[in-house]
Amino acid sequence: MVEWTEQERSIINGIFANLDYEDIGSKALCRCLIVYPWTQRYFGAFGNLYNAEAIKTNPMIAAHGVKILHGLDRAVKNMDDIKAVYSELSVLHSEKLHVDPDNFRLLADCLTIVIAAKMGPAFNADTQAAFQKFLAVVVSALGRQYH
Ligand code: HNI
Repeated sequence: MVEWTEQERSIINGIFANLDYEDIGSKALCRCLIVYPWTQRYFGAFGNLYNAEAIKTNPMIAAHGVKILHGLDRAVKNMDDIKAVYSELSVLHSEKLHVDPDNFRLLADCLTIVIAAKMGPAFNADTQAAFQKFLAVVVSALGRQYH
């Protein structure tokens, strides 16, 4: 069971309360697909991913990035029960989508970088520590139903 300090809770809530979902969601997923091109294989039905420009202007990718961020809202609202919140989503990624769970961490890292770039100096060490901890719990929960 993960313990959260009041400061960590407040940092995580603050990040999501001020989040521009359209901007950050699409940038994070695009970055993941560009930096780690093997992650493109799961998005074969999403149209043109031919190069970085095509990925960045692909509306289906942008929309999916937003969907993923809204998926994270559920963890923010249930920080004490992230494992249970993601049990179905973990089964979906494992059994139906066959997404290699290593990729969750890659996407989490891309999201951290995009948020850090957006927040600038406000993304201080305490903020990074809380956010990395939050994402580590999410990544672990999403990987739990794999066997
Ligand atoms: Ni992911 C669908 C959340 C990481 C590939 N994903 C979803 C959905 C949510 C979601 C929510 C929609 C489910 C539904 O329709 O019921 N995904 C998340 C979250 C993370 C994540 C919170 C990590 C932080 N997904 C990843 C990664 C990949 C990925 C790393 C591949 C590299 N996800 C997919 C694919 C779909 C998907 C593919 C189905 C897309 C579609 O619409 O066909």
